[in-house]
Amino acid sequence: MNPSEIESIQNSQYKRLNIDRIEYGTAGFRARSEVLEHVFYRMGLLAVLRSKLKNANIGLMITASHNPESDNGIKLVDPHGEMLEISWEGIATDLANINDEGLISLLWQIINDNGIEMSMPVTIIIGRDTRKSSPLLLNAAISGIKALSGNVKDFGIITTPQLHYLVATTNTNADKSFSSLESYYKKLGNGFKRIRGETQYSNKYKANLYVDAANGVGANALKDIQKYIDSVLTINVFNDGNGELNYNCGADFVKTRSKLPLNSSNKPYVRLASIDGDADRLVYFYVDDQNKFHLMDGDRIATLAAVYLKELLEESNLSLKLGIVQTAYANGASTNYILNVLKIPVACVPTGVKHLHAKATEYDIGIYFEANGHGTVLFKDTAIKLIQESLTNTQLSTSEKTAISKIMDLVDMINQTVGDAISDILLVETILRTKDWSIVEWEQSYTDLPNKLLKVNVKDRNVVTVTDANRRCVTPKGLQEKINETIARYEKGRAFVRSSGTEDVIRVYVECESPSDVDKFALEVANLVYNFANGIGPRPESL
Ligand code: G16
Repeated sequence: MNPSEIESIQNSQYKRLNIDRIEYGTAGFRARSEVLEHVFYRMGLLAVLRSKLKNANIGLMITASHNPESDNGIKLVDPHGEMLEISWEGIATDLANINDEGLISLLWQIINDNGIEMSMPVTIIIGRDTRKSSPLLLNAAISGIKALSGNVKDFGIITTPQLHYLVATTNTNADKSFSSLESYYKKLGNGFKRIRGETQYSNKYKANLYVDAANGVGANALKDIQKYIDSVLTINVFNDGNGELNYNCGADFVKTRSKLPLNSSNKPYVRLASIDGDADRLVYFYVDDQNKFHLMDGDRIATLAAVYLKELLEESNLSLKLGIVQTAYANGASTNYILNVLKIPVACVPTGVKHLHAKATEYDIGIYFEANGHGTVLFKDTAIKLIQESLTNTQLSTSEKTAISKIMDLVDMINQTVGDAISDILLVETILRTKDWSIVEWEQSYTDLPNKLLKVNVKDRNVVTVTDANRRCVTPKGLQEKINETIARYEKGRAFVRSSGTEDVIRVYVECESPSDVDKFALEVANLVYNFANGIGPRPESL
């Protein structure tokens, strides 16, 4: 750092607020927006250091995704569009929490420990969601970037997956030019139109989808993608920004509450979907003629994609290894279906896209989805090369060639940098149309075990620590034994608890065979957590 940079940081208006320690959680920092200015400033500084270290553009996304409008958050995006390397999360946490007097020496320590060459010019790519607090916080982040002489490329209000895509493509463009949103929409839209071909399907599948956009940035993106897919699919957007962000709507609400979002049609068997506040999660749902709600969550999207890819691989005779990655929140019935019916290997990793993404790269084609609707499909570079080469192989049969070119279209249509609700909608719609399935046929592949997801408020959520891909609780001592005793009383019972990395709560998940037992089971485990972890607020007594 040169003297004027040091002076600028020392004189910065963004002084540390006297708040509790804040952690770089599941997807960056998240908290009430009014306590975050100094954190954003410091993440601006850190993004410049990371960018110099990697000799590449780094992304900063300003969003608190599914959290309420009053929260905000920030995360760093690495050069290939992936989440920040896990070893740097601790560095980010230390930098966010250090007192103002220690800031310069901590920056020197990061520079020296990592051998960062400070003279290199760098650019930080920024995006933000629609939160009202974002412009103010954006200024703080930009001040941090400029204090260390970084350049800023601000894409304004965009979805989180768009930011990931822009970082990745900007870093791989041969001429180093900035990628554009237009290239994103064209890539997805063209893949979607090509894979459809000329065939018309009009029996059970209807090319008409209703999407709850959580009153977030995804509403714009859905309207924009419509222009690139013509009338192949009509996307009717509701909760498109006139109401409060994520309030009684959006993918998290629909998944956790298992009910229709605000302003939703309740016409039987209409295919509906919800995305979240920054458009990186997707769930589908419908109500039947008894007005019963049916949810098609991330597990369902993963299995649908797996069925389709497995068929295409068989038709194409390409020798590529397919695998699926889930977390402990995946319904046991979905895991059973993948292993025993589809006969595809499945891995379980801790919650957080970074863990799923890393594991999925181990397969030639890796499908990863969290039950909450966050996921995508990854194709290894070597797999893409094989697919491309096979397209020019004159020895192949027509059906082999057709299957291979469809796989290639999928490569285009899917945002491989991170789970992307817009790209995932195109994937689901492609498969339903190809199979001529209504949402009911999709649901019939397997039957979910009854399950419940609860939140418990405690004094300090950090008292709950876990291991074994979040499936076993290490502390508080004795809690896991009591959970095990409870599980043993329920047929096909499974339960686990963990502290959220995005909200100040402990999450409780249970599933079992009997629908009439699941609420009681969930309350028993929630009460154990409440007692062992010093619960605060109302005791979980009813659902
Ligand atoms: C983020 C992460 C997801 C994670 C979710 C909930 O999603 O990207 O991987 O599943 O938080 O995490 P937790 O249970 O730790 O609160 P989003 O959509 O909120 O950015």
